[in-house]
Amino acid sequence: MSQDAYKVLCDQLETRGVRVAEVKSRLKAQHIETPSWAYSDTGTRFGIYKQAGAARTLYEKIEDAALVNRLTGVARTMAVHIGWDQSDDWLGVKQYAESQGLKLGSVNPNVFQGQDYKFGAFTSEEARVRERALQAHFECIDIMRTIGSEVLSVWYGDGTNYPGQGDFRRRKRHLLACLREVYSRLQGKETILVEYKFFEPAFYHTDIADWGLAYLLASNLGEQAKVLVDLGHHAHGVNIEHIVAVLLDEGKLGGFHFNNRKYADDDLTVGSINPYELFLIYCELAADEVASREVAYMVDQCHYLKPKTEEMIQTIANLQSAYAKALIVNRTRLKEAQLGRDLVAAENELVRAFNTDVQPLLEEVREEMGCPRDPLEAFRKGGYLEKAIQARSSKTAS
Ligand code: AFD
Ligand code: MN
Ligand code: MN
Repeated sequence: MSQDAYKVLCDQLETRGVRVAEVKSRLKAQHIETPSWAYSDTGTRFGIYKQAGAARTLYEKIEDAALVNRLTGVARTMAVHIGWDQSDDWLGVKQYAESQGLKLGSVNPNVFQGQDYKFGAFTSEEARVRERALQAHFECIDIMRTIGSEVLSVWYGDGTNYPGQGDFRRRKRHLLACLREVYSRLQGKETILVEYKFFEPAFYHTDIADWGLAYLLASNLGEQAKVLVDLGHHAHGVNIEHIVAVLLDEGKLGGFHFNNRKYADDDLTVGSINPYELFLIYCELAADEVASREVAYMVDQCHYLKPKTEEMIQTIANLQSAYAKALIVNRTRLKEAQLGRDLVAAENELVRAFNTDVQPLLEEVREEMGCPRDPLEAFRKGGYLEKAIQARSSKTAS
Protein backbone atom coordinates (compact mmCIF):
# COMPACT_ATOMS: atom_id res chain seq x y z
CA MET A 1 0.00 0.00 0.00
CA SER A 2 2.66 2.53 1.04
CA GLN A 3 4.77 1.80 -2.10
CA ASP A 4 1.72 2.58 -4.29
CA ALA A 5 1.07 5.79 -2.36
CA TYR A 6 4.73 6.73 -2.83
CA LYS A 7 4.54 6.12 -6.60
CA VAL A 8 1.33 8.14 -6.90
CA LEU A 9 2.91 11.00 -4.93
CA CYS A 10 6.08 10.96 -7.04
CA ASP A 11 4.04 11.12 -10.25
CA GLN A 12 1.99 13.99 -8.78
CA LEU A 13 5.11 15.91 -7.78
CA GLU A 14 6.88 15.35 -11.11
CA THR A 15 3.86 16.80 -12.92
CA ARG A 16 4.20 19.85 -10.68
CA GLY A 17 7.81 20.25 -11.80
CA VAL A 18 9.23 19.05 -8.48
CA ARG A 19 12.53 17.10 -8.67
CA VAL A 20 11.77 14.30 -6.19
CA ALA A 21 15.36 13.04 -6.05
CA GLU A 22 16.55 16.49 -4.94
CA VAL A 23 13.80 16.74 -2.32
CA LYS A 24 14.78 13.31 -0.92
CA SER A 25 18.45 14.19 -0.77
CA ARG A 26 17.72 17.41 1.14
CA LEU A 27 15.46 15.53 3.54
CA LYS A 28 18.26 13.01 4.18
CA ALA A 29 20.66 15.90 4.90
CA GLN A 30 18.24 17.45 7.42
CA HIS A 31 19.84 17.70 10.89
CA ILE A 32 17.81 18.39 14.01
CA GLU A 33 19.56 18.74 17.38
CA THR A 34 17.60 17.57 20.40
CA PRO A 35 18.16 19.10 23.85
CA SER A 36 19.38 17.10 26.84
CA TRP A 37 16.78 18.87 28.97
CA ALA A 38 13.86 17.37 27.04
CA TYR A 39 14.65 13.87 28.31
CA SER A 40 14.77 14.48 32.07
CA ASP A 41 12.02 15.46 34.50
CA THR A 42 11.01 19.08 34.02
CA GLY A 43 7.82 21.08 34.37
CA THR A 44 6.76 24.66 34.68
CA ARG A 45 7.40 27.34 37.30
CA PHE A 46 4.50 25.72 39.15
CA GLY A 47 6.20 22.40 39.62
CA ILE A 48 8.25 19.53 38.29
CA TYR A 49 6.18 16.56 37.06
CA LYS A 50 7.90 13.18 37.15
CA GLN A 51 7.66 10.46 34.52
CA ALA A 52 8.65 6.83 34.99
CA GLY A 53 11.64 6.04 32.82
CA ALA A 54 12.77 9.65 32.49
CA ALA A 55 16.52 10.15 32.09
CA ARG A 56 18.19 10.94 35.40
CA THR A 57 21.78 11.39 34.30
CA LEU A 58 23.63 12.88 31.36
CA TYR A 59 24.41 9.36 30.17
CA GLU A 60 20.74 8.39 30.22
CA LYS A 61 19.87 11.57 28.31
CA ILE A 62 22.45 10.52 25.71
CA GLU A 63 20.85 7.06 25.55
CA ASP A 64 17.46 8.60 24.80
CA ALA A 65 18.78 11.16 22.30
CA ALA A 66 20.73 8.42 20.54
CA LEU A 67 17.58 6.28 20.35
CA VAL A 68 15.67 9.18 18.76
CA ASN A 69 18.49 9.51 16.25
CA ARG A 70 18.46 5.79 15.41
CA LEU A 71 14.69 5.85 14.93
CA THR A 72 14.53 9.07 12.90
CA GLY A 73 17.92 9.26 11.17
CA VAL A 74 18.23 13.07 11.46
CA ALA A 75 18.64 13.82 15.20
CA ARG A 76 22.40 13.47 15.03
CA THR A 77 23.41 15.76 17.91
CA MET A 78 22.30 16.59 21.45
CA ALA A 79 22.59 20.03 23.03
CA VAL A 80 23.99 20.24 26.55
CA HIS A 81 23.12 22.78 29.21
CA ILE A 82 25.89 23.57 31.63
CA GLY A 83 24.58 23.54 35.05
CA TRP A 84 21.76 21.15 34.30
CA ASP A 85 24.33 18.80 32.70
CA GLN A 86 27.48 18.35 34.76
CA SER A 87 30.51 16.15 34.35
CA ASP A 88 34.12 16.04 35.45
CA ASP A 89 34.89 13.95 32.38
CA TRP A 90 33.51 15.67 29.31
CA LEU A 91 35.85 13.71 27.07
CA GLY A 92 34.35 10.52 28.44
CA VAL A 93 30.86 11.92 27.87
CA LYS A 94 31.77 12.77 24.28
CA GLN A 95 33.16 9.28 23.72
CA TYR A 96 30.09 7.65 25.24
CA ALA A 97 27.82 9.71 22.99
CA GLU A 98 29.86 8.71 19.95
CA SER A 99 29.67 5.06 21.00
CA GLN A 100 25.89 5.53 20.77
CA GLY A 101 26.14 7.04 17.28
CA LEU A 102 25.47 10.55 18.59
CA LYS A 103 27.53 13.76 18.72
CA LEU A 104 27.25 16.46 21.36
CA GLY A 105 26.12 19.75 19.89
CA SER A 106 25.57 23.25 21.18
CA VAL A 107 26.67 24.25 24.67
CA ASN A 108 24.22 26.39 26.64
CA PRO A 109 25.50 28.35 29.67
CA ASN A 110 23.07 28.72 32.56
CA VAL A 111 23.41 32.19 34.01
CA PHE A 112 19.75 32.56 34.87
CA GLN A 113 19.48 30.28 37.91
CA GLY A 114 21.21 30.94 41.22
CA GLN A 115 20.83 33.70 43.80
CA ASP A 116 23.70 35.69 42.31
CA TYR A 117 21.72 36.18 39.12
CA LYS A 118 18.61 37.51 40.82
CA PHE A 119 19.22 40.98 39.35
CA GLY A 120 20.74 39.77 36.10
CA ALA A 121 24.00 38.28 34.90
CA PHE A 122 25.81 40.27 32.22
CA THR A 123 23.60 43.29 32.97
CA SER A 124 24.12 43.16 36.72
CA GLU A 125 25.35 46.37 38.36
CA GLU A 126 27.71 44.16 40.43
CA ALA A 127 31.04 43.51 38.69
CA ARG A 128 31.40 40.37 40.81
CA VAL A 129 28.22 38.90 39.32
CA ARG A 130 29.21 39.82 35.78
CA GLU A 131 32.59 38.17 36.40
CA ARG A 132 30.91 35.01 37.68
CA ALA A 133 28.77 34.87 34.55
CA LEU A 134 31.85 35.41 32.39
CA GLN A 135 33.61 32.50 34.09
CA ALA A 136 30.55 30.33 33.40
CA HIS A 137 30.86 31.18 29.72
CA PHE A 138 34.60 30.49 29.68
CA GLU A 139 33.92 27.09 31.27
CA CYS A 140 31.41 26.43 28.47
CA ILE A 141 34.00 27.35 25.83
CA ASP A 142 36.44 24.88 27.41
CA ILE A 143 33.74 22.20 27.33
CA MET A 144 33.00 23.04 23.68
CA ARG A 145 36.62 22.31 22.80
CA THR A 146 36.66 19.07 24.76
CA ILE A 147 33.47 17.72 23.17
CA GLY A 148 34.16 19.10 19.68
CA SER A 149 31.30 21.62 19.64
CA GLU A 150 31.45 24.88 17.71
CA VAL A 151 28.23 26.44 18.97
CA LEU A 152 27.86 28.50 22.14
CA SER A 153 24.12 29.11 22.44
CA VAL A 154 23.26 31.89 24.89
CA TRP A 155 19.98 33.04 26.38
CA TYR A 156 19.73 35.49 29.27
CA GLY A 157 16.76 36.03 31.54
CA ASP A 158 18.10 39.53 32.23
CA GLY A 159 15.48 42.25 32.53
CA THR A 160 13.54 44.26 35.08
CA ASN A 161 10.11 44.09 36.65
CA TYR A 162 9.43 47.75 37.29
CA PRO A 163 9.96 51.10 35.61
CA GLY A 164 13.00 52.74 37.13
CA GLN A 165 14.50 49.47 38.39
CA GLY A 166 17.33 49.56 35.89
CA ASP A 167 19.04 51.97 33.55
CA PHE A 168 18.44 50.55 30.03
CA ARG A 169 21.55 52.08 28.50
CA ARG A 170 23.94 51.17 31.33
CA ARG A 171 22.60 47.59 31.20
CA LYS A 172 23.10 47.48 27.44
CA ARG A 173 26.72 48.61 27.86
CA HIS A 174 27.43 46.03 30.58
CA LEU A 175 25.87 43.34 28.38
CA LEU A 176 27.81 44.26 25.26
CA ALA A 177 31.09 44.55 27.16
CA CYS A 178 30.64 41.05 28.59
CA LEU A 179 29.59 39.59 25.25
CA ARG A 180 32.66 41.17 23.65
CA GLU A 181 34.81 39.50 26.31
CA VAL A 182 33.22 36.11 25.52
CA TYR A 183 33.43 36.68 21.77
CA SER A 184 37.16 37.51 22.02
CA ARG A 185 37.74 33.96 23.37
CA LEU A 186 36.12 32.22 20.39
CA GLN A 187 38.44 30.56 17.89
CA GLY A 188 38.14 29.23 14.33
CA LYS A 189 34.57 28.46 13.37
CA GLU A 190 33.26 28.70 16.93
CA THR A 191 30.04 30.73 16.86
CA ILE A 192 27.92 32.41 19.51
CA LEU A 193 24.17 32.35 18.94
CA VAL A 194 22.35 35.18 20.72
CA GLU A 195 18.79 34.19 21.62
CA TYR A 196 16.02 36.74 22.26
CA LYS A 197 12.79 36.45 24.21
CA PHE A 198 10.15 39.12 24.60
CA PHE A 199 9.41 38.46 28.30
CA GLU A 200 9.84 35.99 31.19
CA PRO A 201 11.33 35.73 33.75
CA ALA A 202 11.39 39.55 33.59
CA PHE A 203 8.01 41.15 33.27
CA TYR A 204 8.62 44.84 32.58
CA HIS A 205 11.49 44.67 30.11
CA THR A 206 13.93 42.04 28.85
CA ASP A 207 17.37 43.24 27.78
CA ILE A 208 17.42 41.02 24.68
CA ALA A 209 13.69 41.19 23.96
CA ASP A 210 13.46 40.85 20.19
CA TRP A 211 15.30 40.00 17.02
CA GLY A 212 16.40 43.60 16.52
CA LEU A 213 18.27 43.71 19.83
CA ALA A 214 19.83 40.30 19.21
CA TYR A 215 20.84 41.38 15.70
CA LEU A 216 22.32 44.63 17.09
CA LEU A 217 24.44 42.72 19.62
CA ALA A 218 25.51 40.05 17.10
CA SER A 219 26.45 42.73 14.57
CA ASN A 220 28.51 44.57 17.19
CA LEU A 221 30.36 41.36 18.00
CA GLY A 222 31.31 40.18 14.52
CA GLU A 223 31.08 37.46 11.88
CA GLN A 224 30.95 34.56 14.35
CA ALA A 225 27.98 35.99 16.24
CA LYS A 226 24.48 35.30 14.96
CA VAL A 227 20.85 35.38 16.08
CA LEU A 228 18.94 32.40 17.51
CA VAL A 229 15.19 32.36 16.81
CA ASP A 230 13.16 30.51 19.44
CA LEU A 231 9.66 30.13 18.01
CA GLY A 232 7.98 30.55 21.40
CA HIS A 233 9.71 33.85 22.13
CA HIS A 234 7.58 36.25 20.08
CA ALA A 235 4.62 38.44 20.94
CA HIS A 236 1.32 37.31 19.45
CA GLY A 237 0.96 38.04 15.76
CA VAL A 238 4.66 38.52 15.06
CA ASN A 239 5.53 37.31 11.57
CA ILE A 240 8.35 34.88 12.36
CA GLU A 241 8.88 33.74 8.78
CA HIS A 242 9.58 37.37 7.85
CA ILE A 243 12.22 37.65 10.61
CA VAL A 244 13.76 34.39 9.40
CA ALA A 245 13.93 35.70 5.80
CA VAL A 246 15.59 38.97 6.85
CA LEU A 247 18.15 37.27 9.12
CA LEU A 248 18.91 34.66 6.43
CA ASP A 249 19.37 37.45 3.88
CA GLU A 250 21.78 39.22 6.25
CA GLY A 251 23.78 36.04 6.98
CA LYS A 252 22.84 36.44 10.65
CA LEU A 253 20.40 33.54 11.10
CA GLY A 254 22.42 31.37 13.47
CA GLY A 255 19.80 28.87 14.46
CA PHE A 256 16.41 27.92 15.82
CA HIS A 257 14.96 26.65 19.04
CA PHE A 258 11.94 24.78 17.76
CA ASN A 259 8.79 24.51 19.82
CA ASN A 260 5.27 25.87 19.61
CA ARG A 261 3.12 28.07 21.74
CA LYS A 262 -0.50 28.97 22.14
CA TYR A 263 0.15 31.85 24.51
CA ALA A 264 3.82 32.44 25.27
CA ASP A 265 6.91 30.32 25.85
CA ASP A 266 4.91 27.12 26.23
CA ASP A 267 7.59 24.83 24.80
CA LEU A 268 4.90 22.66 23.18
CA THR A 269 5.59 20.19 20.36
CA VAL A 270 6.68 22.15 17.32
CA GLY A 271 3.92 22.30 14.71
CA SER A 272 1.29 21.09 17.17
CA ILE A 273 -0.48 24.45 17.49
CA ASN A 274 0.41 26.27 14.27
CA PRO A 275 1.73 23.90 11.57
CA TYR A 276 1.21 26.45 8.79
CA GLU A 277 3.56 28.94 10.47
CA LEU A 278 6.21 26.20 10.74
CA PHE A 279 5.71 25.38 7.05
CA LEU A 280 6.08 29.07 6.08
CA ILE A 281 9.30 29.30 8.12
CA TYR A 282 10.63 26.26 6.29
CA CYS A 283 9.59 27.83 2.97
CA GLU A 284 12.15 30.58 3.61
CA LEU A 285 14.80 27.99 4.44
CA ALA A 286 13.99 25.70 1.51
CA ALA A 287 14.26 28.67 -0.87
CA ASP A 288 17.98 29.09 -0.07
CA GLU A 289 19.74 25.73 0.30
CA VAL A 290 23.25 27.20 0.61
CA ALA A 291 22.43 29.78 3.31
CA SER A 292 20.11 27.46 5.24
CA ARG A 293 22.80 24.77 5.40
CA GLU A 294 24.76 26.99 7.83
CA VAL A 295 21.85 27.24 10.29
CA ALA A 296 21.65 25.24 13.55
CA TYR A 297 18.26 23.51 13.81
CA MET A 298 17.69 22.77 17.49
CA VAL A 299 14.68 21.74 19.52
CA ASP A 300 13.96 23.54 22.79
CA GLN A 301 10.96 21.91 24.42
CA CYS A 302 10.18 20.68 27.92
CA HIS A 303 8.33 17.40 27.67
CA TYR A 304 6.47 16.69 30.86
CA LEU A 305 2.92 15.61 29.99
CA LYS A 306 3.43 13.47 26.90
CA PRO A 307 5.96 10.63 27.24
CA LYS A 308 9.27 12.40 26.63
CA THR A 309 10.85 10.27 23.93
CA GLU A 310 7.55 9.82 22.09
CA GLU A 311 7.09 13.60 22.03
CA MET A 312 10.60 14.03 20.67
CA ILE A 313 9.91 11.53 17.88
CA GLN A 314 6.69 13.44 17.09
CA THR A 315 8.71 16.69 17.11
CA ILE A 316 11.24 15.39 14.61
CA ALA A 317 8.47 14.01 12.38
CA ASN A 318 6.71 17.40 12.40
CA LEU A 319 9.95 19.14 11.39
CA GLN A 320 10.57 16.62 8.61
CA SER A 321 7.02 17.04 7.35
CA ALA A 322 7.22 20.85 7.34
CA TYR A 323 10.53 20.74 5.47
CA ALA A 324 9.23 18.20 2.93
CA LYS A 325 6.18 20.35 2.22
CA ALA A 326 8.35 23.44 1.84
CA LEU A 327 10.65 21.60 -0.56
CA ILE A 328 7.81 20.69 -2.93
CA VAL A 329 6.77 24.30 -3.50
CA ASN A 330 7.42 25.13 -7.16
CA ARG A 331 9.39 28.34 -6.69
CA THR A 332 9.50 29.19 -10.38
CA ARG A 333 5.71 29.24 -10.52
CA LEU A 334 5.58 31.10 -7.21
CA LYS A 335 7.88 33.83 -8.51
CA GLU A 336 5.96 34.11 -11.78
CA ALA A 337 2.73 34.57 -9.84
CA GLN A 338 4.37 37.14 -7.55
CA LEU A 339 5.79 39.15 -10.45
CA GLY A 340 2.45 38.91 -12.18
CA ARG A 341 0.70 40.06 -9.02
CA ASP A 342 -1.47 36.97 -9.19
CA LEU A 343 -2.04 36.75 -5.45
CA VAL A 344 -4.34 33.76 -5.56
CA ALA A 345 -1.97 31.70 -7.73
CA ALA A 346 0.99 32.64 -5.51
CA GLU A 347 -0.87 31.72 -2.34
CA ASN A 348 -2.17 28.51 -3.89
CA GLU A 349 1.36 27.42 -4.76
CA LEU A 350 2.06 27.40 -1.02
CA VAL A 351 -1.30 26.03 0.07
CA ARG A 352 -1.11 23.17 -2.44
CA ALA A 353 2.28 22.11 -1.06
CA PHE A 354 1.09 22.47 2.53
CA ASN A 355 -1.97 20.33 1.81
CA THR A 356 0.04 17.56 0.16
CA ASP A 357 0.34 14.36 2.18
CA VAL A 358 4.13 13.90 2.21
CA GLN A 359 4.13 10.90 4.55
CA PRO A 360 4.73 8.33 1.74
CA LEU A 361 7.81 10.35 0.72
CA LEU A 362 9.06 10.58 4.32
CA GLU A 363 8.54 6.86 4.86
CA GLU A 364 10.59 6.12 1.73
CA VAL A 365 13.36 8.47 2.84
CA ARG A 366 13.45 6.86 6.28
CA GLU A 367 13.67 3.37 4.80
CA GLU A 368 16.46 4.44 2.44
CA MET A 369 18.29 5.83 5.50
CA GLY A 370 17.95 2.48 7.26
CA CYS A 371 15.36 3.81 9.71
CA PRO A 372 11.84 2.53 10.48
CA ARG A 373 9.18 3.91 8.13
CA ASP A 374 7.14 4.86 11.22
CA PRO A 375 9.54 5.74 14.06
CA LEU A 376 6.80 6.18 16.67
CA GLU A 377 5.35 2.75 15.93
CA ALA A 378 8.86 1.28 16.05
CA PHE A 379 9.47 2.96 19.40
CA ARG A 380 6.30 1.53 20.85
CA LYS A 381 6.79 -1.94 19.38
CA GLY A 382 10.43 -1.94 20.54
CA GLY A 383 9.33 -1.67 24.16
CA TYR A 384 11.97 1.01 24.76
CA LEU A 385 9.96 2.87 27.38
CA GLU A 386 9.25 -0.31 29.34
CA LYS A 387 12.95 -1.16 29.27
CA ALA A 388 13.88 2.37 30.43
CA ILE A 389 11.36 2.20 33.27
CA GLN A 390 12.82 -1.13 34.32
CA ALA A 391 16.43 0.02 34.08
CA ARG A 392 15.80 3.38 35.74
CA SER A 393 13.55 2.20 38.53
CA SER A 394 16.51 1.71 40.87
CA LYS A 395 16.62 4.40 43.52
CA THR A 396 20.06 5.70 42.59
CA ALA A 397 21.17 6.40 39.09
CA SER A 398 24.51 4.79 38.27
C1 AFD B 1 14.14 28.56 28.47
C2 AFD B 1 14.36 29.92 27.85
C3 AFD B 1 15.11 29.82 26.53
C4 AFD B 1 16.35 28.95 26.62
C5 AFD B 1 16.00 27.62 27.26
C6 AFD B 1 17.25 26.78 27.51
O1 AFD B 1 13.09 30.52 27.61
O2 AFD B 1 14.28 29.30 25.52
O3 AFD B 1 16.84 28.70 25.30
O4 AFD B 1 15.37 27.81 28.53
O5 AFD B 1 18.17 27.51 28.25
O6 AFD B 1 13.20 27.88 27.66
MN1 MN C 1 15.20 28.61 23.67
MN1 MN D 1 12.13 29.43 26.01
